[in-house]
Amino acid sequence: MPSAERPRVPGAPGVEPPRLAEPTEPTAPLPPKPDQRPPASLSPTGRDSGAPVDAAAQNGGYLTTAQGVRLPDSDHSLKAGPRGPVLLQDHHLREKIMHFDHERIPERVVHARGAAAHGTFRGYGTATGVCKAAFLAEGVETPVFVRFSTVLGSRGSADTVRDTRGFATKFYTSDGVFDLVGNNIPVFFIQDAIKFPDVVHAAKPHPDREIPQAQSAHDTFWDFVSLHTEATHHTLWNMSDRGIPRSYRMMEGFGVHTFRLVNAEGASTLVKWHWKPKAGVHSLVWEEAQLLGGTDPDFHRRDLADAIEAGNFPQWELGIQTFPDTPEQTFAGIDLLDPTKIVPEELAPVQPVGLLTLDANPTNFFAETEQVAFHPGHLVPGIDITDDALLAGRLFSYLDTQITRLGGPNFAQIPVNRTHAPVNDMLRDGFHQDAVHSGVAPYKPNSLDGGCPFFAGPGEHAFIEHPVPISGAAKVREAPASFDDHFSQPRLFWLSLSPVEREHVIAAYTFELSKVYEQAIKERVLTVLARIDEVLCREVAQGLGLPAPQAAAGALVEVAASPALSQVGQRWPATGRVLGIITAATSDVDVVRQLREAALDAGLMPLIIAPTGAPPADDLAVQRTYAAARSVEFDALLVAGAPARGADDHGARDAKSGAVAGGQPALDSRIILLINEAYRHAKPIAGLADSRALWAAAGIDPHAPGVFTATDTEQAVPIVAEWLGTHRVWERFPATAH
Ligand code: HDE
Repeated sequence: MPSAERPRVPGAPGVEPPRLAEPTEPTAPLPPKPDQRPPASLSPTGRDSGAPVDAAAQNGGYLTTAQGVRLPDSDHSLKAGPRGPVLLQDHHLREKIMHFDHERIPERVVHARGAAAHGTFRGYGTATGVCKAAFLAEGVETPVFVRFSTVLGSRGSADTVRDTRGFATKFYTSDGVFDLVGNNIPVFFIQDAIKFPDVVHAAKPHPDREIPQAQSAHDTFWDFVSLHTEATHHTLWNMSDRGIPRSYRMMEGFGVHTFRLVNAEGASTLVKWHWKPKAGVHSLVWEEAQLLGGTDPDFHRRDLADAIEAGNFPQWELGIQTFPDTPEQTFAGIDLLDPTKIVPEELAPVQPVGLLTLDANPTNFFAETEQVAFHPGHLVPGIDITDDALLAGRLFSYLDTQITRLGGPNFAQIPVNRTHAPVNDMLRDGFHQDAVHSGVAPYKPNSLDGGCPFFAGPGEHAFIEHPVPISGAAKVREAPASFDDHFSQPRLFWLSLSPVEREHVIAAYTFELSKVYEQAIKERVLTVLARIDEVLCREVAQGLGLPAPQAAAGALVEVAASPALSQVGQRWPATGRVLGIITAATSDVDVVRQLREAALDAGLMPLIIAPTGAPPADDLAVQRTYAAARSVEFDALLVAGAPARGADDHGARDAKSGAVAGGQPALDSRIILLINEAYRHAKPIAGLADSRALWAAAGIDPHAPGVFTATDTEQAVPIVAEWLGTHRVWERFPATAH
């Protein structure tokens, strides 16, 4: 566990918990909570302001106007007598309402829904042979801000929808800002940026009814991807378990495009960026994702913030796959400029170059997570682009979009976007100009400002574009011939998945296409699937009740699988996984305490589930009540003795309890539901000897894989942690499609 301390339980009360009675004495606003950090205290031009980091927050004990004038009242408008009318001269009323009216800014056109955290990146020095970037040198620590996101949904949409996830990192390096704006899927729907509006229009809600929200399960999406078959590979990844991650903490990240690294001697190497999570790559099952959409639409956002608050700091290694920078820009027959293709790790291993640790939550969501502005063209010396036509469009788009979203050209001066390197540009004025520029000559050449600012040379950390030779060519609207191969890599991905992962892909296509109204679109998708794999096509067709088309003879290409693409079959640390400890009024408090302590020792995040919010003991706060808990919030369940029924266990109060036909069971029906769901989702379940009654009530075989009845309190937590090492008890999911 990265935190120096033992993990805590998220949701601890604030440093100064409120009193029951409304306070009467003015005090200064509270500082950020211990798990939070604002952006660094820098001037708009990157100078350390020396102010404490919370200096940007509210200040003073009295309510003021935006001009700092103290106010006597904010509950009543200024009126001519108590019954009005309201007077136009009420500046406070006008200022308060004016500002409120303009609190919203346009959400991102894609990736609107997101969550972010502050952290640090430490270079290993292993990249210095190929890259001169200062932040990759051994031991160099660079502050970072990372924003994760879904692509399709609006700002308020649910976290656990089936979608690609954004993974955007801002490195505040000593040579300026470097942004690595990637996704959790290594390929993209399109090969050329000119198609981006098409794919996004097709995937967004239908323009007439504006449904569905944050979903690809609708006609326009499948219409587009079945006609535009270069989207096949990315679509298959979305339909795989990668489309429903368990947590932002458990996702890989990919730069997608091929980039170029340049070393101190000026030699160039082509690379693909990878983020590898220390916690492993894990996913939800589809039913969990759906239940979470209602139970906790903020599941991923909460999971990230809770883990950081608890001191379970998520970590990723940054890695690179390197390729010689040849004129063909091809490796093992794979065109490196085609963003619908991966290079299997078995052919080009990922070499770790540094470690990212996220250790602080933002202090203000809007100021930081909403206003952060990434750009794939924010590069530093040592890192350069290639001629990927998808990347080219992005280099234009990410500047352009901020003008609308952040209201002008000075968004680099918003605190979270400020570089930590000195800024000496000749950009002037514009909306929301925060810098107070001195001097009279923001132009070059000049003599009035002593000729300043001066140009830097290669030895002075200048960013100099790599002098890539460009061959004489005719202007065309075309792509290389190899870009027409849309099916060999989807087949490679399919063949690389374990049987249970393939079952999930079949289920995902069947679910999505069953939501499509037009028969022709479903049939067209089946013809695409036939070109990936016969079993995939047949099983989806069967689920839809349609005949399975056959691929043309010889259409299925021979490809070698890449085992690195499967999420199943390895072991990962269980640290940071969420354990629900089910207690009852009759539970032995010492047993509960011992189980909780053992879980904390193992690096898990134990949450106590109790019949009501009343803590079993002063040192044992309740995190979930029987009425509030749902199995989908937990990675595993541990039963601290047989739970008796809670007083609210009846359908009229809590529909999860169900109807009372045949009388209520002796045990609480919500707990039986918890256990049943956890079992169905292949999660480890353990209990003490007197939990046996619960297994019987839930109809669970006590000897089933991943079910454990401990004879003493010391046994249970290690067993659960062991099972969590494979994420799920996969034996409970026998695969059927062969
Ligand atoms: Fe983006 N993308 N994108 N994208 N993208 C945006 O920028 C765009 C693409 C990605 O957390 C927008 O500031 C075009 C690939 C992430 O703030 C916008 C094309 C990849 C984020 C934009 C692409 C991404 C964005 C919306 C086709 C993975 C969220 C608001 C050429 C490598 C960043 C904004 C954050 C955001 C345009 C394709 C990742 C409109 C034109 C490929 C993670 O500029």
